[in-house]
Amino acid sequence: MTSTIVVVLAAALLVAALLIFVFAARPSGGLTVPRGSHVVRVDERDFNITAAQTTLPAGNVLFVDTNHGPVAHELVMWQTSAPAADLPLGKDGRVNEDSAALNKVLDSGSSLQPTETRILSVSLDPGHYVLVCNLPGHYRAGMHVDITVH
Ligand SMILES: [Cu+2]
Repeated sequence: MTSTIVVVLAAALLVAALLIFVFAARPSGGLTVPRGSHVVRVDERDFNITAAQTTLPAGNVLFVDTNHGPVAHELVMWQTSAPAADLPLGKDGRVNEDSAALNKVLDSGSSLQPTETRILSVSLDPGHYVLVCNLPGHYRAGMHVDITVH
């Protein structure tokens, strides 16, 4: 009986040692942020956009954008002198992406689905920028924020 307990304990110790070895040997993986990049969280929901920082240093920026809303949202960034709340609109009420007053620097392309997080990289010169969701109705509902780069 005692020998059975010893065998079970020895087996348990062996499994524990193997687990430690397996986890220690596992590659760390993950994403490496390029040296000097500035990481900024962006949160989108119905219907606003917030950025963890709205004043950023010039250079490479990684936006970690999460859609917390129940519907899809996109993220577009323009350099412009216009305030985020007063961008040129088209007849459909969306921001007029063809306006000469807007210089697009970033576009999520497809929309982020609910709960999706996407990492978007951009190199920014000093200036004034806006982050917008330009899906129909979303800009006018409040999905815009000013960003200043020094
Ligand atoms: Cu949206």
